[in-house]
Amino acid sequence: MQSAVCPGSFDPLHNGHVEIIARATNLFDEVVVAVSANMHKTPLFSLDERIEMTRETFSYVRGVTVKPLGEGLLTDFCRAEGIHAVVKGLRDCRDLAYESPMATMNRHLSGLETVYLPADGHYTHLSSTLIKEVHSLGGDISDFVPRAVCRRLTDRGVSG
Ligand code: COD
Repeated sequence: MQSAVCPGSFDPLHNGHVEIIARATNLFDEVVVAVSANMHKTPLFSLDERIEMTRETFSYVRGVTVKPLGEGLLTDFCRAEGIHAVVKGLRDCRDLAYESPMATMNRHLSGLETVYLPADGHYTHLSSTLIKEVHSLGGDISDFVPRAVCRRLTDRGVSG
């Protein structure tokens, strides 16, 4: 059984993330979506809220489970879960420059390999940061996020 992790802050989850996770299920028997507490960012949504929205989005997708990554190392999480590969989506060369050192570090730390999937052209403009900005300024983000996320953002109002 081959399993992979799709890690991220997912603050919030958007359709670019969803598409990469769905494609990962075509390559691996089990895909664990690991939601990071991420101590470098102040999140809009709590870790519990991000996990809930992600679980709701993938509740009908076979082979996907959602777990907290917490604040520890991804390599420790993968060792504990028996996972041998990370799947990341790449929008452009800036993503590659950002992701490459992490991929090399993870491989040196524990042999954990990273698989890059090119982002679909429909989603290359999507980032959690941009979605939060558009929403906070009153823009319609319903085309860019799953329903569970859209509902939570709407509940919060435009000020976030
Ligand atoms: N289309 C396709 N894929 C996308 C898109 C898009 N539009 N936007 C983002 N993605 C993919 C990227 O692969 C990205 O990595 C992933 O989705 C998650 O995105 P974010 O923005 O939620 O994730 P980040 O950058 O906040 O997450 C960083 C991690 C939590 C993955 C990273 O910090 C980590 O691994 N932390 C664990 C601690 C650790 O081990 N640190 C040492 C690392 S060497």
